[in-house]
Amino acid sequence: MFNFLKSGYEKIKSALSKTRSALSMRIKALFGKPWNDETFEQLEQILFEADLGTKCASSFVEKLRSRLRTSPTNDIQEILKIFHDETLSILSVSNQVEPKTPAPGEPYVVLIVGVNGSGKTTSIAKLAKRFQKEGKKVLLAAGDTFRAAAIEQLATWAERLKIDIVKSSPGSDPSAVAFDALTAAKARGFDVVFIDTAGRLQNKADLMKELEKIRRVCGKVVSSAPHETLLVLDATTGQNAVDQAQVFNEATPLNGIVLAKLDGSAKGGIVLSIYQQLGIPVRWVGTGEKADDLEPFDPSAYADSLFSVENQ
Ligand SMILES: Nc1nc2c(ncn2[C@@H]2O[C@H](COP(=O)(O)OP(=O)(O)O)[C@@H](O)[C@H]2O)c(=O)[nH]1
Ligand SMILES: [Mg+2]
Repeated sequence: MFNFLKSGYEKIKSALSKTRSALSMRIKALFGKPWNDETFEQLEQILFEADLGTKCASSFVEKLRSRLRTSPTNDIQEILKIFHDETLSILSVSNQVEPKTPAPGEPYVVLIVGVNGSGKTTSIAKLAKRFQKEGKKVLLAAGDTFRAAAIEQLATWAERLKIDIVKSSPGSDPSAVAFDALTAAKARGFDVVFIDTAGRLQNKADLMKELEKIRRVCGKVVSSAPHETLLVLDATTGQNAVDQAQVFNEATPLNGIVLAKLDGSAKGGIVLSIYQQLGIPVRWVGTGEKADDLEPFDPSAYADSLFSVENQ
């Protein structure tokens, strides 16, 4: 099927195809024959390799083990259903911090953070396009002033999508760019502003200082801004992404995660790790490199994609 004809559900399902092969196919092969203790060890390994994280992997194994002890079955559908339901239950719990609501007439300001290469600039373009499609007047702020190429990359997207951008010269203060963007947004009646940031993770103190300054400046121009802070993570980096999330979560308040590059990853189990270890909700998933390749995260689509034999 052509990608642009696919529903969000289908796009998430196809983005998870690599993870699905790494999980359901192998679990199917494992439980297709009589099981013993070693089978459960292999199962834990399979779950671990798909980046569900140690805690999650062992809880899945224990759930299955106790279930099979009380009512043994060889039915792979039933076995996968246990994982499917466990997945939904993990995804139903998060320490959700709701984004703030802007005052009437003020723009909704979204701060985008994450390490270099995680997919920040591309995700901003995708989000901007979505809001634009809903009839919102969107403004981009090129706050990754550390690299000239990063400013140019956002400017190229802005041109392609016909979206306004505020940028400055490389090396300038990102807070100044945020200030200019928010001032322009207020003056010219923009509905939404996305602020790109540099992803230097050289040390947490610097990161914290820089993000705090940007937040403070935003709040001076638009009361209660930024309304939402999203952390962009690269799904292909697996557990490393969870470590990054930990650092950012301590450096700045986060409302949610954009999980980019789910399409190229066999480590899609990372979503469960994020929920179980950090409790930060995944709000969006990147399913490709194009502007339309972004979907709201759908727990049912996720659980169905990973643990359903009909979907293979
Ligand atoms: N396949 C795929 N590639 C992505 C996705 N999101 C971003 N990328 C690619 O990842 C690379 C880094 O993205 P970029 O937005 O520049 O990251 P930044 O440094 O955090 O701003 C680029 O080549 C993007 O095209 C995604 O959802 N899927
Ligand atoms: Mg960038």
